[in-house]
Amino acid sequence: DFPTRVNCAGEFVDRWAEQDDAGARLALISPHGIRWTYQDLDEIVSRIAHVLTTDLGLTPGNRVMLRGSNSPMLAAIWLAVIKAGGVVVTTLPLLRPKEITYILDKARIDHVLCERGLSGDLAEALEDRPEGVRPRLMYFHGGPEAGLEAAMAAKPVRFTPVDTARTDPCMIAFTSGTTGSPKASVHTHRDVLAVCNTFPRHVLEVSEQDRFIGSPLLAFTYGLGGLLLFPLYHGASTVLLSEGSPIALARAIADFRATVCFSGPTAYRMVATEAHDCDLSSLRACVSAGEALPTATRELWKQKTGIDLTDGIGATELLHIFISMPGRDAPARPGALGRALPGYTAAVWDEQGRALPPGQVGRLAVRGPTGCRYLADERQHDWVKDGWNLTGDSGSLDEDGYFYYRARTDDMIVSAGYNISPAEVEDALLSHPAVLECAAVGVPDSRRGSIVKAFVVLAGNRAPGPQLVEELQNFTKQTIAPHKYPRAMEFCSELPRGGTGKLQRFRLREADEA
Ligand code: 3SK
Repeated sequence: DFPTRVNCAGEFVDRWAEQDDAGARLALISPHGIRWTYQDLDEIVSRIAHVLTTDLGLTPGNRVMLRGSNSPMLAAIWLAVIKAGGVVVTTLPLLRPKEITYILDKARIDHVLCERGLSGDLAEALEDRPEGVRPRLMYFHGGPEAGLEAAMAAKPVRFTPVDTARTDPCMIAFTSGTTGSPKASVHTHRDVLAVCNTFPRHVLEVSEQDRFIGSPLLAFTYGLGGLLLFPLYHGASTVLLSEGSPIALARAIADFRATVCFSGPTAYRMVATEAHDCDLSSLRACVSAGEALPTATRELWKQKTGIDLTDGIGATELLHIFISMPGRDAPARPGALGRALPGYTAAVWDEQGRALPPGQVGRLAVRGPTGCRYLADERQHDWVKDGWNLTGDSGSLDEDGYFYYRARTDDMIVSAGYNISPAEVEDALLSHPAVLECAAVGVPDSRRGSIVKAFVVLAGNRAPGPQLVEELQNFTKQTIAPHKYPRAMEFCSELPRGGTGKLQRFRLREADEA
């Protein structure tokens, strides 16, 4: 375990800044010309911590909202808040005033640091707040003359991390809230250190030579871990891209010779099909999470790069990935997503919370060093039971603890008494060359209760129409059990996604009902 008194920020910066090569070893890189060594980062984080404590009056335990797209500055502020003893609440850049207000209230935010370019929605959210609940605000990325950058200039370059207990909260992460209002998960210094010692150590086997890159936002714990915590904890470097499009990602992999990539199935598919002139040969590990990984995408990526995608399942509530392929200790198993990572235990439960035997499909429950703490939320009783988190996923385990993913519990399609996993239908459709992206949902049907409806984005120049619908239906029937084929199909130009890039199946269901 970690020391009882520890401030996790020190483990990402100060520990490396004390080494002889700190002035030469790169930490944070951006395509806009930033190349900060660990020594630079230490000085910048320290200056920001001084601004927080002196100019903004932050006291330990204060909650600080961050708003910004991925950048070295956003990363440095994240570390500085924790170094100064604060609790950091990073928000998705796309949030509108109503959603910002919800977070300001729920997390009782004391201070806000916001990228200048995102000031509009925040200003609207702050406008009507009574004086007593209006947080202190400072902007960054507004140029050297103003805001945080100006305040930092004269501050000292040393700041001793505030003495905190390993069990003190240091961050609050909001779920994307696809059903109901977002839940706030509280994570401690120990949680942050625990995730750095599981996935990156046991699965990726990160070394100081690695260079990380990827598309998820730092406001999403998948991106926070993959693009900030894991590289810095292990003394590696990381490239932070403000633009997360698949083409920008592919170009940056080539330009910066990245070795480890964090992204999702859709981006990997797009890079494989569209980024023909980008050299991806520096990559050694590519992580896919956030959504089910279709077999067709796994195969495409293998063909393109020679790399087996490392699939993982994680949750904001547990901070990061808790099930993945275990690496060299145990071989991958066809169809299985992976096994619980060291420190975590996975079980599959029935509706009454009884453990199901191997092979039976039920609700995934996980326990381990992270998780189980919602901020003031009645729903804790539904999602946390006896130290186990119910993740909202369904699937089965085999005798050796390998987990076979089925679907998000809410997304399972029940048609004429059959349980159909949307991932299986999508997987089948995606192996047809005309399909670029797709999503399957259940829509009401008077005879079958529900039927499978597929929303399809076409690849290349195939023309939509009844003939193609029939072709894709027949193709699906030949690929998976025929009762799972999509009885309804709609072609569209894109699929609805939330701020973290996750597919929003509920919007497709709603669109169908309208
Ligand atoms: O949503 C996920 O699958 C996820 C994966 C890794 C870390 C965090 C999350 C929420």
